[in-house]
Amino acid sequence: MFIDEAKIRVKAGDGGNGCMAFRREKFVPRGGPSGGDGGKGGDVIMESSERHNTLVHFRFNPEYKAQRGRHGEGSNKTGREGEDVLLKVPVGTIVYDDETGEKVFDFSGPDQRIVIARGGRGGRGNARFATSVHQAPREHEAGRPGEEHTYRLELKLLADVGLVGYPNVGKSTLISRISAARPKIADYPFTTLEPNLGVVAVGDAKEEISFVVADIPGLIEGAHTGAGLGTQFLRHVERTRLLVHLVDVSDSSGRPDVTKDVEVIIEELGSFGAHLEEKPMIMVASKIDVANKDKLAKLKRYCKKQKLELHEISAVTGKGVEELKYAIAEAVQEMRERELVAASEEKA
Ligand SMILES: Nc1nc2c(ncn2[C@@H]2O[C@H](COP(=O)(O)OP(=O)(O)OP(=O)(O)O)[C@@H](O)[C@H]2O)c(=O)[nH]1
Ligand SMILES: [Mg+2]
Repeated sequence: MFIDEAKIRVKAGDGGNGCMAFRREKFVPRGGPSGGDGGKGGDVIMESSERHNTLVHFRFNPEYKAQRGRHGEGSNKTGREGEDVLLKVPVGTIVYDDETGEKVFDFSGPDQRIVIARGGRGGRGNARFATSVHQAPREHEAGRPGEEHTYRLELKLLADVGLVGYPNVGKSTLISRISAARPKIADYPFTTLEPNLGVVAVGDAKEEISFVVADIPGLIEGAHTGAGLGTQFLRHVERTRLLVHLVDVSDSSGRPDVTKDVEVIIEELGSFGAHLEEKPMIMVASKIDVANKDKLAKLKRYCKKQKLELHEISAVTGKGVEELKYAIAEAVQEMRERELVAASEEKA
């Protein structure tokens, strides 16, 4: 199981200071105390959401601070409260206190909310210290500091996207290009012996979409009967939303017929018996920097006829990779939304 991790520092807002003031009014010789209380500092709150799927955002933005409370003012004016900061995390996120290692919370379902750093209380103004025998108090308090913590977030990842194809077609090269995963890459079949997962983030902070890609060992004809590494790794793509199927269009594959390549892989997916062949599939012509023009043309014709979306990339030069990344993100997002709608209809 692949685990996504992030460490964050959070600081809640300090409380505002209480104020010391006395009423000064015309014709009132000695006004009473009128210093207002400071406002409470903002909390840092964490909430689970089904729309978030990875922790990658927190790795890029590890610090969060809530606003401090405003100081109290004269005329018994209480300072305004600091604004809270809301952090959204995927369902399944487990929060640990980084200093003690203690588990703080386990977000097992959507829309759960906890305060992970409490804002400081505002200090009392001098008006609050007045008693019948102490009518002109000069005491007033400073606001309390907001809590500060370092947390470690952990999330068990399930892949959204599975990379499939023959060995040596460039699956690992692609995942290393679009994520932080660094699998072994080499010019021979079955370089990848175990699945690698990579987290891919697309877009800016406001409209960020992230998804998890699984790079699995290459498939060959007869894989379902135990040839090659067998289909043992296909279970890792069983729960993915989308398959990205790479086809080597260079001469290095040693296989002359690209359409046969595609059909063999689709057949192997089908033989696995979990309806993998029915998953939405994006086709990728791989190694276009050294493409055999005839192979590429043939693959294009085939995909057009089968109504399969085809992207041409070179994971080595980077050509077409950004476009592919966005196309995958869009497809994943669309499917997530459809699932959310289906889930809410089921509830209703
Ligand atoms: N020219 C060229 N070579 C590529 C490209 N992508 C991958 N390669 C090369 O192809 C070889 C195989 O790449 P890998 O990424 O290991 O292929 P794989 O599909 O993960 O292979 P397995 O793990 O064995 O299934 C390596 O030598 C890569 O450098 C590409 O776009 N252009
Ligand atoms: Mg590989």
